[in-house]
Order: sequence, then structure tokens, then C-alpha cells
Amino acid sequence: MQISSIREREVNGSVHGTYTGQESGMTWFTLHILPLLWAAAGTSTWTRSSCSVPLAKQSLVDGIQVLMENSVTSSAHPNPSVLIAMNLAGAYNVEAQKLLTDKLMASDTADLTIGQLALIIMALNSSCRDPGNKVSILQRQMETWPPSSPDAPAPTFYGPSLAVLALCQENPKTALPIAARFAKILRFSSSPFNMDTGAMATLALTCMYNKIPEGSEEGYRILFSQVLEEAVKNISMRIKDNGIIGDIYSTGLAMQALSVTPKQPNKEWNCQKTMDTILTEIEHGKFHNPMSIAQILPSLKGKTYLDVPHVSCSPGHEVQPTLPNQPSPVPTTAPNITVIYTINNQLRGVELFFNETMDVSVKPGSVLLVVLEEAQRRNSMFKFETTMTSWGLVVSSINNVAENVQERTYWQFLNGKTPLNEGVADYKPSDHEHITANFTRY
Ligand code: B12
Repeated sequence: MQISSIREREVNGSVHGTYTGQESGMTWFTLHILPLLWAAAGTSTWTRSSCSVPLAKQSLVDGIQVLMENSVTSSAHPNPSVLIAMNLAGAYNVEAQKLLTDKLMASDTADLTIGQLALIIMALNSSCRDPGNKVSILQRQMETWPPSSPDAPAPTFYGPSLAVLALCQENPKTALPIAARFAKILRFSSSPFNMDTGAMATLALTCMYNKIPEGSEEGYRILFSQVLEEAVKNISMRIKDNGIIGDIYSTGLAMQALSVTPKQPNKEWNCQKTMDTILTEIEHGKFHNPMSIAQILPSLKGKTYLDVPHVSCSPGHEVQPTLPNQPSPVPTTAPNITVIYTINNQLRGVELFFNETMDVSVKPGSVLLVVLEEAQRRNSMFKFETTMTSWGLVVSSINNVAENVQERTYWQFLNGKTPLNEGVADYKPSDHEHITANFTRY
């Protein structure tokens, strides 16, 4: 018997966290039956506590959901993560849901990455649509992952984690060898731990662990179990005192991971504290990017990506909540602020070393992109290019030095020595802040 099959699942829109001790909310079932079943399974497991959005804060969650759903327009590039979040949360805007589903259904798979294809499959699955041949295309791509070339850099794991998750949900039997190879490569990877990737890998391998086909070799269970244990250990180490796991934008995925994994976090996790801190951040306006909402919303609704195959698609009767009017920004007459902006390329192997700094004057409250535009207007050396992605605009090139996926180079943005946790179209520098764009490797 698998522990997973008897694990508590979310109840009434709550996500499970853990108190490692004896908590008062334990049900009779947990107290009396579970220990017997655990003993029978010969493995240990852990108890999770519930957490949920307090009634008084519900409008905050509705507010960001409406914001996310309103980002769906006929001209916008269809974002599968938004559809997944909408379906897991229960969509308010049924028209947007249909538009997004139809667009993704019609999407061409030719130029997609493994991760993008996986997200589209999960999104269609969450809308109860058949992803058709997209699944076999993804499976074939994963069979030849990672591309082997003698000097290929260490693989990135976020997209492949999504792929394992999507394949696991479609057909666990055919996904099993792919997931096992993925787990082995991940186990021996030299890449430093990344919170978002660790969370996504945990979701993927938990799905596989829960669905190992009967009669499979014991080795699979041991392998997934070991890799999950390591990932959960790393996630636990990043639980901060205020409940944030990694940074505020990785917390949503981390909550999902911790609420489904069969492995006990090494550190006590107070799910309600995490939820409360996130709600405060929402109040402070930190979740306005539709993609950031798409990644936090499932956890606020007590859902995880493992629920994708179980979404009920019967016609909704959701009524869009009426939200308080947002105060419109008052035109400011405040004096301009100065941002010190440095562009730096010292990466060996890349021609054209430079290190240039400029003081840039912009209106208070401007996003960093405005600083870059102003710098470019004044000095052609600060010329830059952007690329559109699901999170918005990425700065892909500065002064003709461009990011490169094969070489794993990119333009990293820092405030002083601290990397920014938002992109240039969202981040608002303050007066006299020193922003550096540094060409580096990941
Ligand atoms: C891998 C990754 C990267 C890689 C992407 C390269 C690659 N080819 O894989 C690299 C290292 C380049 C990168 C860079 C940055 N990243 Co990043 N990245 C991720 C990560 C872990 C996975 C993205 C992914 O593969 N998604 C799956 C695929 C299928 O979806 P996709 O839409 O095709 O993915 C693309 C976009 O996500 C885009 N992208 C990646 N990061 C960012 C950040 C921003 C702001 C934008 C607009 C786009 C973008 O690159 C992906 C590949 O093309 C996410 C974590 C997450 N939770 O999403 C963070 C994440 C998206 N990144 C983040 C940040 C902050 C950055 C940086 C701004 C960091 C910095 N200080 O410089 C820079 C971008 C700077 C710039 N030049 O504009 C934040 C965004 C938070 C926010 N509110 O905006 C995230 C959520 C991490 C986090 N928890 O804080 N990132």
C-alpha cells in the first residue's frame, strides 16, 4: 500500500502544511487509523495542518484573480499557466477561459520548448480538452533529453520538470522510464539548487511516486523517494521566519510542493504563516504581474498542479466579484529621482568587454524599463533589446551583447549586489538606487 493513497488531500480550499508536533486539529482518522496504515506500509509519513485565506482577506484573492483573468485578451499571447490557475481556482470570466482554451488548442507546437509544450498540455487537460498528439510529441522530446553534446552545459530542470508532470498526468506507465531518467540526472546534477525548479521537480516526482504502476520494480519507488527527500530538504532550508519560501515569487510553487510531497520537511512549516505573509504582500501590490498571480493563486485556493486532472468542467455559475475601485494614480508633481545605472560585461569568451555608468533622471514611481529607455536615448552604448515572455519583457541584449541559451548567458539585474526579484517592466527603483545589468551565466 502506498502512503500517498491515504494522504489527506485538501479540504474546503485549504492547503496542508505541517506542525511536526501533535496538533489539536487532528481528526480521529489521523490519530487512530493513519498510524496503523503507516506501520503497515513500513514507511514513515507526516501530518499536515490546514491553512486557508481568512474571510476578511478573501476580496484580496478575488482581486488578483480578476486582474489575472482580465489579462486574457484576443490580442495577448495565450498563457497556459493563466488557464491552469483559472481552472484550478474556478474561473470567474468564462469568456476568457474559453478564448484561452481555444487559442491553446489551436497552438502550433513547432517552436515550443519542452516546458511550454508541457504547460499547454496541462492547461488543456485542466479545461477537459484532449491535447491530442501534443503528448506524444512531448514524450519523444523527453526521450532524447538532455541533448547530448560533449561540451553541453548542465541541463536546466524547470521545463523538464513540467514535462515529467504533464506526462505523468497523461500516462504514468509510459512516463515512468522518462521520469526515472530525469530523477537520476537531477540527483547527480552539479547545478546549484533553485527554489522554483526544486518545487516543480517535487510536484513532478510526487505525481510519479503516487502513480508507480503496480508490478513495477521497487527501484523506482526508492529512486523517486530519495530525490524527493533531497528536494524537500533543500526547500525546507529556504523557509524564512516570516513563512516566505525562497522569495515571494517562488513561495506559491513551494507551498504546492510541501503540501503534496510524501517527504516530511526538515524544518517545521507553518502553512498559515506563509499564507498570511503572502496576503500582506498582495495587499502591498506585489502581485500584479498576471504570471505571478497564476503561480500563487492555486495555493491560495488550496489547489496544486496535481489537481489538474481532477478539475470539474461542468458549466460554472461563477459570478465575477464586484471589487472596490482601485484608486487611480494621482499625477505627481514631485521632482524626478536619479537612478545610477551600470552596464557591465566582463564575461570571458564574450568579445566586447565594457563597464559604463550613467546617472539617469526619471519620474518617481517609474519602472526600471523607463530608466533603460532614457539611458539608451542619451547614449547609444546603452542600447538594449527585449523579448516577450510569459512573465513580460526580458532584456535579451545590451550594447549588442545578447543572451544565449546554449551558452547559458543572460543579463542579470542587481540593486547594489542583490539580484532583483522582478523584471524591468515591474521593478520600481528608488531615488539614488544603483542598478547594475551584469552579463553572466546561470
Ligand atoms: C529559468 C529561469 C530563468 C532563466 C531563463 C533562461 C532559460 N532559457 O531557461 C534566466 C536565468 C535567464 C532567468 C533570468 C531572470 N529571472 Co528568471 N526564472 C527562471 C525560472 C526558474 C523558470 C522559467 C521557466 O523555464 N519557465 C517555464 C517555461 C516553459 O515558461 P516560459 O514562459 O517559456 O519561460 C521563460 C520566461 O519565464 C523567461 N523568464 C525567466 N525569468 C524571467 C524573469 C522575468 C522578469 C521575465 C520577464 C521573464 C523571465 O525565461 C523563460 C525561458 O525563456 C522562473 C521560475 C518561475 N516560477 O517561473 C524564474 C523567474 C521567472 N525569474 C525571475 C527573475 C526575477 C529573473 C531576473 C529578473 C533575475 C535578475 N535579477 O536578473 C532575470 C531576467 C532579467 C532580464 N534580463 O530581463 C522571477 C520573476 C519574478 C517576477 N515577479 O517577475 C522568477 C519567478 C524566479 C523567482 N521566484 O523569483 N530566469
